[in-house]
Amino acid sequence: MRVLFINPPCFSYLRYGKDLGKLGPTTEPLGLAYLAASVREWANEEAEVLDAEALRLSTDDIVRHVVAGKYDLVGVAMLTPLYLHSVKTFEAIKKALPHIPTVVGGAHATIMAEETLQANNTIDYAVVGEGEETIVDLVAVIKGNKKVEEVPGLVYRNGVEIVRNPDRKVIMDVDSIPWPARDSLPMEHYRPTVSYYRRLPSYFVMAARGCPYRCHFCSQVIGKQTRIHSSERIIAEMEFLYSKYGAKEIVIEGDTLTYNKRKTMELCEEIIKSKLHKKLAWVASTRVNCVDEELLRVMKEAGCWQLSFGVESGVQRLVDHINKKISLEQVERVFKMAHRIGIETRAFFMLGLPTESYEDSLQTIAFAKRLKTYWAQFTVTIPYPGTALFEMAKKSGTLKSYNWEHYNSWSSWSDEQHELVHVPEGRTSTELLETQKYALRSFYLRPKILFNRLKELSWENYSKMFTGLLVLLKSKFKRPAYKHRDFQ
Ligand code: B12
Repeated sequence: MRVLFINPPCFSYLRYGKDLGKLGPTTEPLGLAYLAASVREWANEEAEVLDAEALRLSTDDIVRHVVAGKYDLVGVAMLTPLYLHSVKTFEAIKKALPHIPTVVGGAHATIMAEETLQANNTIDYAVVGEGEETIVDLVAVIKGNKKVEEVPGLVYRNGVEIVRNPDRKVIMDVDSIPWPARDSLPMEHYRPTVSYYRRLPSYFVMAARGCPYRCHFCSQVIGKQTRIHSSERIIAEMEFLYSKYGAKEIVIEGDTLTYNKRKTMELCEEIIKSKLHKKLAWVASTRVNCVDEELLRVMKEAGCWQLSFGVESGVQRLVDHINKKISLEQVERVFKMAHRIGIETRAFFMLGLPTESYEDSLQTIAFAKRLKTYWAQFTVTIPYPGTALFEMAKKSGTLKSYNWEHYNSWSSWSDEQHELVHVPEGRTSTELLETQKYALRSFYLRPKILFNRLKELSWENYSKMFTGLLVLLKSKFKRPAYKHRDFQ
């Protein structure tokens, strides 16, 4: 039996427009690579990933690949903003091969499983949440070795009825999950977001799954329980990426790596002991309440040069409103601490949170500048279905659309503009999008920041620096619809 998992084509230039698209990330679809590995190792069947995004394949190319490969089951990933790309892929495949079983999975499929099957008769099954065990069971169903109603975590079609089986428990021993099938991915095509790396190649390693926090903007796709890989497993995957693919850097990903201080300390100590930090530098993301001085010092020594923190807003009322459970005082303290220790920081901010006024947005921009963070990312808030934010926005009447294609946060840069799906009361889509651009200009086009960037200009990074600068300048002279003022 042969199984194919497809990452639908949503290219960087479609997301960020033709200028910024050159800088946009193309990252390994590790979720699909885990699925391919579990089909190979747990079901003893053949499995591959087709990353249509990285390979820039058209729908016709995908269909040609599926037909030629004689697959027995095809799965396509579906995040909310990729809904249409995913649906088009299913439609094209079913048109060419009407009897091939199809399965959808990923964040949107998890949250909107029944609705997705109801709306698309080209999709036969939906996998809810973590997919490794469910896909192996589905393979058994297709082979006739298991009954469909016996598969937890599966939603399927029974005639005209859509049936939802009970949910599946998450895999507690994450080390038991086979390594992602990176051999099935075009590894030479991947590159994280520009601010995540200094040197390429830089690849992702998943260190943990699940997050115990309940931020109102998060979809909580793969469970609330934090499950961390052993240091041996993480180090072995890093070593492998270094020796097999020539990785110079690693993005250690996982909902909240440093949530468990003891385990993170142990990981860093093991990295130092095995001298891996002499070969590989790495970055990670975490929360300000999950680090302290002792931990940051060990992380730095183990090769961590950058940490990303979700700060979300420069207004404490809004930080509390989205249940982030951090204080701005904590943020300032931790950023200073990281800078003192020599770890570069990256701060994520959300603009247009429910009840956020224009003054609040300006306060957030001012806070970002005050933090002296190296990178700041300002994203327009998208209330994804399944989140508390989505319910809040629905209730307050600030949700403007159910067109999933428009549930993306890259709209201010893409060439194809559309109204934002969510706009807080008293504000407009145009103003919010302009405020996002203004935030970036006002943060990055400061003499001090520009000077620091110039100081570190190297052959390897000059193109990303100049493209970024050009895009910001261009947006400045495009006659913004709003004349912004600084918040004092
Ligand atoms: C790490 C991460 C990223 C990394 C991805 C790293 C990587 N190389 O995989 C980066 C930073 C690149 C990223 C990018 C984006 N992300 Co993200 N990301 C996450 C995060 C924090 C963790 C994901 C994770 O742990 N993956 C680990 C693997 C094992 O899990 P997985 O990918 O979900 O796959 C499993 C299951 O979902 C399922 N599955 C997945 N696909 C399929 C397909 C089939 C056929 C089947 C059967 C099963 C299946 O099985 C997999 C194995 O268990 C989640 C939050 C969360 N808790 O899930 C958000 C999250 C998934 N991201 C989200 C979003 C919106 C994005 C972006 C669109 C953001 C943007 N503005 O660009 C992009 C999309 C990029 C793209 N083209 O796909 C949203 C999705 C919301 C939604 N409703 O769709 C989430 C849920 C965060 C949130 N806001 O709630 N992300």
